[in-house]
Amino acid sequence: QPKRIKTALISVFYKENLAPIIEQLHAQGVQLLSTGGTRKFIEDLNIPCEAVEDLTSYPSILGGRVKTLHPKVFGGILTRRANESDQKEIAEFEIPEIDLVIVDLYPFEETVKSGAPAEDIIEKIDIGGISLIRAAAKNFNDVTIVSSRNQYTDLLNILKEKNGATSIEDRKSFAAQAFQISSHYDTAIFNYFNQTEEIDAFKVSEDNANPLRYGENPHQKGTFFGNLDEMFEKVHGKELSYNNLLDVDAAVNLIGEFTENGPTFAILKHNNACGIATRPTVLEAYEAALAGDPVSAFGGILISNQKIDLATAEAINPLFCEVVIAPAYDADAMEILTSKKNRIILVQKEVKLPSIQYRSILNGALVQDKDLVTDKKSNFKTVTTKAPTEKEKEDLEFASKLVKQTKSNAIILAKNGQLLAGGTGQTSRVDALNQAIKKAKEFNFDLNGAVMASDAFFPFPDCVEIAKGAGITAVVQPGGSIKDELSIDYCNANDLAMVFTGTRHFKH
Ligand code: 93A
Repeated sequence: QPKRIKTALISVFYKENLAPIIEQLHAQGVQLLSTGGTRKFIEDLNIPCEAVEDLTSYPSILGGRVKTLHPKVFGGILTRRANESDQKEIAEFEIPEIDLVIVDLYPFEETVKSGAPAEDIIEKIDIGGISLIRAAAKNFNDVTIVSSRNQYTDLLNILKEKNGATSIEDRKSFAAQAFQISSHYDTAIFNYFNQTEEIDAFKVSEDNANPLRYGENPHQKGTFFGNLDEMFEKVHGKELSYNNLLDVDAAVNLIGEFTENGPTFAILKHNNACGIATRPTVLEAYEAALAGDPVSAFGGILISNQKIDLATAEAINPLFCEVVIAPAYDADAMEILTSKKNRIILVQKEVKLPSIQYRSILNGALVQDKDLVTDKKSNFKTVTTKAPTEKEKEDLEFASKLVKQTKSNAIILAKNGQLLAGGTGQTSRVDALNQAIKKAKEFNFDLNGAVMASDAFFPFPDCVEIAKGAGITAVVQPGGSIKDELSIDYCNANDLAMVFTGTRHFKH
């Protein structure tokens, strides 16, 4: 036997498409009860509607956080019509029965997606609405619950067909949908609290899967999960490979250390810089970067922190390189750079990268905060009697930023804002230093007056001894070894300046 609806409580966020329901309910003599905005919408239709505030004798308080949360509302929904004591109680407290509840919740998910500030998102956690839904669904035996604006047509059809009444099957089906909606709603809230947006940025899903020609080697399959278009405009060239992507990542992170420097140009191979320099013009920066190691530069990844002009493009053009990245290009420069069919040209957009990092290991993954500490000369702590000169300090800062973005164990030798040579990814710091010295000499650099940066502390004085022998005059390192004094003593006895940063920059 379908149950006639006599009183309806309506509280909806989106008012669109509500009018036909209101008109139908009104035509069938249903008493309407509503919250602020919804009531205004109904009265604008010239249909009478009681305010929840009048029923509860309580205003909507706390900026709307509490508007329907009241025994007169919940009593009217939850009372069992066939239960004598329930009926006696609602009569005693003058609680009117509510037979139909229509709710459309605050749009929590949409607000999260819109990137709104946290406090706006929190305000969109519906409390009263979700409680109305749960209460009405629990009492589906007597009450009809419409828990989303997507159900208006269903309700309208039932009301017309059953002349303002609903059957138990209708009510149970609405109740099931109501709990589906409330659980989906709470899951969205849980996801918001449980996950940072940054972890979301790495979501590995079919939506952002980009199959690659192959992985690190041709016999390995590879896929990139992410959205490159967010970061770059790809203007020209072949498809980025697995290894290109690793290099592009290294290049972007490296150049990110030099955003405050003047024109800076870097050339990378196998994720490490083989040349980088800061100069008054981009052309000079490129030339000084190339001079760092013209042999390794072959097939490298090039990145500039400033617009590439014609002169620079002409200088780059004879070099075989895989990828060129810059924030912008002059039109004539672009014409020259795109003259080689396969050369990949990327325009780097200004986007903040996620500040966490993932790496697969064994049968799981490592997740960590990114190393976002950039060493500044203003934070250097001089630990030797001799302090570095202003020029040395500049170079120490340059070398320090660079060593942070170099595979450990790493040593960087630099002078006049130019990488002279690096020791990269060695199994000992002494090996890294010897490799750097050997390379610098191979490319005819004079190490006298150059500076040295180390990604981690020196456990022994061997590195400063070798550095002194090569002509190095100033050293930057994190410090923190129990044997720091041995290196400091050696520097003091041999006219070397040394500063500590206090921050280790391992990169494995
Ligand atoms: O802030 S609330 O959680 N507190 C409540 O007591 C309450 N009751 C209904 N939000 C509450 N609602 C929600 O208000 C409904 O779910 C609906 O989305 C909205 C309708 O408000 P108005 O009729 O004033 O536009």
